[in-house]
Amino acid sequence: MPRAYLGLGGNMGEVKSNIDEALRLLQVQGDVAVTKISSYYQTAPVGYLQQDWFLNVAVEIETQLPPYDLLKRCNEVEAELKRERIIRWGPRTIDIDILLYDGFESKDEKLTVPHPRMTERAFVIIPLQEIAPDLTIKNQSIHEIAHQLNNQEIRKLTND
Ligand code: GSY
Repeated sequence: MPRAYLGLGGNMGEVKSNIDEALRLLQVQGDVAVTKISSYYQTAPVGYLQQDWFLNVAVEIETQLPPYDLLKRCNEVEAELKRERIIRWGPRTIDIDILLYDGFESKDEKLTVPHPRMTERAFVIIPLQEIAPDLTIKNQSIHEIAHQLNNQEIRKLTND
């Protein structure tokens, strides 16, 4: 069954509950199974800086949905959680990005895989490295990529 990696995050409302609910909704129809989930990370905003920190996770899934159907499912779940995004790159309740989908590559307006900016973002790479330490993205190991991003602020959420 195809394996894919998703990045989830948000910085408005009850973000941890939104992420947990998004993961439940993604799986409810039985054609997506979350097989690994990273820790939750508090991350400094990237892009539009005048906003609150985000909470981000990465998950591994196995899915029977082809890439564009998976995109549709992600968009439906975002809509269900009443995703709000007033400013481009600005605050949002939940964002679900397809980062990687097996060997699939696409560069169209609707869906670009691998995600075009993932290797520039610690909030994607650090959680992803935790669940997929052997990944190579664009011919670079995920450890090398993570090392290059060590100037970006990111903190693992702990229970204490
Ligand atoms: O692309 C996802 C939305 N987003 C984020 C995010 O999830 N985390 C952080 N830290 N910054 C972000 N900027 C944008 S846009």
